[in-house]
Amino acid sequence: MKIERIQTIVTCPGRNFVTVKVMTDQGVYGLGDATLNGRELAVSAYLDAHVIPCLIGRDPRCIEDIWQYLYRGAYWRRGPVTMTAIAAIDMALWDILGKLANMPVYQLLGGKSRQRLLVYGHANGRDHEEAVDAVHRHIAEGFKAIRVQSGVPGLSKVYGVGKQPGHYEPAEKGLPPEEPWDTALYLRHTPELFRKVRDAIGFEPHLLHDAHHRLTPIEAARLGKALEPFSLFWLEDATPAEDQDAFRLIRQHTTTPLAVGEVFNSIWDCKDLIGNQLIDFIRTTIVHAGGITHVRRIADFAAMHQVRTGFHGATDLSPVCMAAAVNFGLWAPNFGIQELMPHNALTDEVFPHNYRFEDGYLVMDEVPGLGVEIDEALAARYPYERAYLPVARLRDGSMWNW
Ligand code: GCO
Ligand code: MG
Repeated sequence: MKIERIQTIVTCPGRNFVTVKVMTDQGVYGLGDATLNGRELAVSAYLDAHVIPCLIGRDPRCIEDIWQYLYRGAYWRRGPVTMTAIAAIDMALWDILGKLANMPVYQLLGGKSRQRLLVYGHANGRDHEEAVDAVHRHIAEGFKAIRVQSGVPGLSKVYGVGKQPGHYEPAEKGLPPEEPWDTALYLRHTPELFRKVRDAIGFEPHLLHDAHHRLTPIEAARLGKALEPFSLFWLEDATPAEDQDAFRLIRQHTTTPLAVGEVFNSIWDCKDLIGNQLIDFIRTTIVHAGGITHVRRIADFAAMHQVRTGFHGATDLSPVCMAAAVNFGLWAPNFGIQELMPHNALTDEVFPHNYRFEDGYLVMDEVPGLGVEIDEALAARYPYERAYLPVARLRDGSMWNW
């Protein structure tokens, strides 16, 4: 059995997605997500120029060997572009293997450890009142875990909050917009937000919050401590984690559980964080961290240290990645929670998928492979449109972390 052809498909049904389709000489094909928000064309170029030509003629069932070939064999290891390209091929090969075995990928991984996956949705508002309303709406929709973000008085725009109530998409068409940031305002405001939410809904639903890498370690420690009375499920991306040791300081000061890793691309990015039990949830995703083959290594390592998974699931991870995440989560013994930021209706039409939301959980049927498709004719009607995440600047003009 041989890989005959690999196609990269770039489409923008409301936002940009890159997909690989690996075709075999026996008619079976597999899909993989290769979307790297704001750097989409770098990954498709890397695949087209440097990955795809090397894979034609290889046996698609040799998933591990192809992974090692693309990682070790390239000499240049790691990095988001490389690891996203490897992830896309890896996902597609697992999809093929599942179809050949006539089994879902979760069966190939070792079978179901659970029947459904707890998910968290995004409640956001331009102010506290709107955020509390959004939390009520999520509870009515069945969510058992809810991330809460709110606008900050004095800041014209804050990450995680849409222009109007409801849908939020972080990337914007055109060149990167600039947004102001002021940590002092945010720190004053955020504990009050959670007090209002807990007063309104009580302690039953899980609440989460994303600090989006904006804080220094000591500021993050202060926030974690201030949020303790509101019993958060997690505080996410409290500080940038290139310096993994930074989390030690936060950990020493607060019992608020910590999650990090949506921008990580290999096990080396979280080795100390996990090995020293400095975090509680690892957020690496299948699309950005080398696919199922590599993320399985991260999850197994995390399990040894009582760290659970809490994968990134924003709109820039395509339904192909979500399908892989659902298969993975059904298997992973240390699954914790899955982020769910629903795609728009057109994206769901371009990528028909089997997974679905039911009463606060994601479920899927016993379908072969990943359980996701691409409507290529529909995808072709929506070509790439330049779009970027915003950038953040402090009030004096300094660049800050977005
Ligand atoms: C999240 C994220 C996203 C990211 C986006 C970047 O927790 O869902 O922080 O909103 O900013 O996915 O590509
Ligand atoms: Mg985040």
